[in-house]
Amino acid sequence: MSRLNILEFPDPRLRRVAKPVESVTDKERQLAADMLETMYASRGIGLAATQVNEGVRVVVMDLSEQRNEPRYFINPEIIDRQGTQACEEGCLSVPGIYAEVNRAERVTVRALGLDGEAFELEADGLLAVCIQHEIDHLDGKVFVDYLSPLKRRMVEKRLRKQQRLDKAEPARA
Ligand code: QAP
Ligand code: CO
Repeated sequence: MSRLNILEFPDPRLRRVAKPVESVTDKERQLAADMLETMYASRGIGLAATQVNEGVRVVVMDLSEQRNEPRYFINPEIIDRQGTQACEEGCLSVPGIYAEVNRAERVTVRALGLDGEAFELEADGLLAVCIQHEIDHLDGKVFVDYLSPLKRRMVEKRLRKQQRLDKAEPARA
């Protein structure tokens, strides 16, 4: 397993639309394992392949306290959505920034597992939010897209400043 580099907003590569996986092979399983390691190392709960500059429709998540319940979604699709909920979201590609976003309250997701078998999952609460957030990444969307233009510009400014500081003083980053 190896750790991957996470792209940070406003990197234009976060805007690319990921391609469906044609068949699940060891290549995708390796990518998923590396993504999971990367996500755990950064204390995340979800990571999409887009965020590690891989243009394929692969998502990993783990919402458990113990960090021992990994979930894998290949070619995930939301086939039903109901209600609305507002949730405070963050993102490994938008470090240090959190904002409330409106999402569907319940979703039904269809995806392939690491074994290539199709499955369906009904999700609500945080799990539903996380799936919607990660599928957005595969479509080139970032949660700050839902903020007002003013708020979004403030986020961009803060991140650009932080990235400048990280570059100037990598030892303290
Ligand atoms: C998406 O986000 C999500 O700013 C996953 O400094 C987030 O794993 C879905 C993270 C919230 C639903 C609710 C963010 C870690 C992790 C940061 C993440 C940070 C360190 C974000
Ligand atoms: Co994200």
